[in-house]
Amino acid sequence: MSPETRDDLVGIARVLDEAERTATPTRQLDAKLDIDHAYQIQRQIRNLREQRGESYAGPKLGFTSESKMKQMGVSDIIVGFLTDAMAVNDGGTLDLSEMVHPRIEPEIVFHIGETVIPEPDETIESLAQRIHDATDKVAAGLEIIDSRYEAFRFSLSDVVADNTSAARFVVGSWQDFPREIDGLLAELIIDGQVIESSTSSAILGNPVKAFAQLASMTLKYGFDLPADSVILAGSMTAAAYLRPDMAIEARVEGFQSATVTAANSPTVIEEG
Ligand code: OOG
Ligand code: MG
Repeated sequence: MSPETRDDLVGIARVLDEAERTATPTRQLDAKLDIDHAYQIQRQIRNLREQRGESYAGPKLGFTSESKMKQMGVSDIIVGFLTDAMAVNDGGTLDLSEMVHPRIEPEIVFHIGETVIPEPDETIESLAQRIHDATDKVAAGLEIIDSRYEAFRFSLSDVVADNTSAARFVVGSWQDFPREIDGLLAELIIDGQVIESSTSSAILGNPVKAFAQLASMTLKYGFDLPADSVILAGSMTAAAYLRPDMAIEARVEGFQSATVTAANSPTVIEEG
């Protein structure tokens, strides 16, 4: 089916939202779904979550590193949204039973100190600079992604509609910005073992380039950038499967680590 009406888009949003709430995988969408429709479905999912009382916590970028594009076979940058209900405390516990087949990845998180609203006809460069200027703090973080699609497989439109697999996120201790955030060693550590390792330059060659990508996507799709929200810049390494009782740490040179411990079993245990 190719969605023609708003009702169709809302219908797809409801299916994905239900899959998320019940931690039950759902079938991939029709290949004819175009990217603009996919962002409209994502926006409807945000509406549904806000109607349930969740509040918007900021945007997240995806596929900003080679390792992620290679792992998932998708090569366009995508943007999703976070809510307060997705936040897990640093050092806290992650309940895997609320998810289908969750994976975890190390991220850099920016904090937006003051609201940024695009001006009419503003250029990408100008908006990127204003987002950069509004960013007052940085932290190491972890993102827990959980595709609502069977076998964690999707097309670009599928994953955009499914809010870019956003499930949970952990923000480590904030540090002042600006500071050097390029070329820093970044590691994903599970039960004391380094599972994946990279540097912060894995994000678009330099993490500050995330501002230009976010500016460009914001001008196209209207993402909100309110004061006191966060930006996840995208994973620096491939994501790792989550299993019960794992202790996970995102270690980024010069930052305090972000950590979380997994509890319970997800709906599906991935092989590997
Ligand atoms: C999509 C989300 C990608 C990232 O950091 O690259 C993402 C997925 O891999 O399921 O969050
Ligand atoms: Mg991510």
